Amino acid sequence: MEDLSTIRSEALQAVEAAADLGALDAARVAALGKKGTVTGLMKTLGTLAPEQRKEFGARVNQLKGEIEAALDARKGALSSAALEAKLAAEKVDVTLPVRPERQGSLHPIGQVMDELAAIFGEMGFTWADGPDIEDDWHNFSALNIPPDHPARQMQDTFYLPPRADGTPMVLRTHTSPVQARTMLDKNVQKMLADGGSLRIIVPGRTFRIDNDATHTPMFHQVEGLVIDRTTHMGHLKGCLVDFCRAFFEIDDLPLRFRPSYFPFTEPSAEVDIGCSWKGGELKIGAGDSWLEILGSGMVHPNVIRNCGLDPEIYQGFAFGMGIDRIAMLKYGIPDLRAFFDADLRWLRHYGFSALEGAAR
Ligand code: 2NL
Repeated sequence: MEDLSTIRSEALQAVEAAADLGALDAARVAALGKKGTVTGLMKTLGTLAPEQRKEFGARVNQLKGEIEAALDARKGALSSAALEAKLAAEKVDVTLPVRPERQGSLHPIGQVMDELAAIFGEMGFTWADGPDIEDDWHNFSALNIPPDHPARQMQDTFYLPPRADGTPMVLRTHTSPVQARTMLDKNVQKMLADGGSLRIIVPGRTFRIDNDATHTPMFHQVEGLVIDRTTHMGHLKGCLVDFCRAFFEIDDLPLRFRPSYFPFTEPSAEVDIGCSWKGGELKIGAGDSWLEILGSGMVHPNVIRNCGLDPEIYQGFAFGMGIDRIAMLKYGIPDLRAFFDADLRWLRHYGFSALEGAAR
């Protein structure tokens, strides 16, 4: 009987003293395991007289239940303490500064395309797109470029394998085929017939076999086209003067319109902006020099006709310029070829923040 109370207090003490789950399990084994003290008491039951066995058996069972309850309680306490310790150790300090991460930047070409879209957008132009791979009709014939024109020669244009029907295919040498496709669009023709006017800009990639300090085989162009019944050369001039002054952010930028020739316009004019070269450094604005920046003209009647419109009814103007070139001029980028080297250091220097849309 004394045995019972000693075993009881020893077992409960061991449970209470267990500092971790391992020690607690050892306490359980010591009392309730195969060779445990309480299990030992159970084994003695068989040696007792029936009445004693009943009474003693009940007390041993009660002790067993008591120890099991103590084990459970201690286990609960130890696990929640372990969890608390784990939470405390793994605490995240949300007030710590974030790790510095490199921000991406916009390529100057994309930046300038966005600027073009904004300036011409205010004048009612929308952005039109088309394929880089064109058939020779949309790239040349539709635009009144004669069969013997140097632009058509293999040395100047990237020819691709012909289509199954034999149509010669090229990498577009200008974005004009997009304007041709737009004029040929039945919805556009209906809009024009209803008295509307067509105003588009077409920025995009263009390709010519040329590779030196000032030419890359892939480059970017923006062309513009206005078609309606009344648009004349005065509108062309006003539009391009406004554009150049807005783009270069110089309100009194001088412009000069020089007669020129393009197969797809008649008459044609090239546009120069005023500049000066002081100490070998180019400055755009009033000065004693001129810098050519774009070509333009009234759309040739043959082009209007080729694109499914009656040149007796419709007329308009068109213009084209190199995006890479105007980007270099506006942002003082010296080397054309660096544009397409995919050099991240160059991009970080000349790139633009996506959110500000302005030079860093
Ligand atoms: C330049 C000159 C120019 C055009 C492009 C054009 C397009 C159609 C009809 C008529 Cl569909 N013209 N485009 C007109 C004049 C000049 O580009 O120096 N580009 C870099």
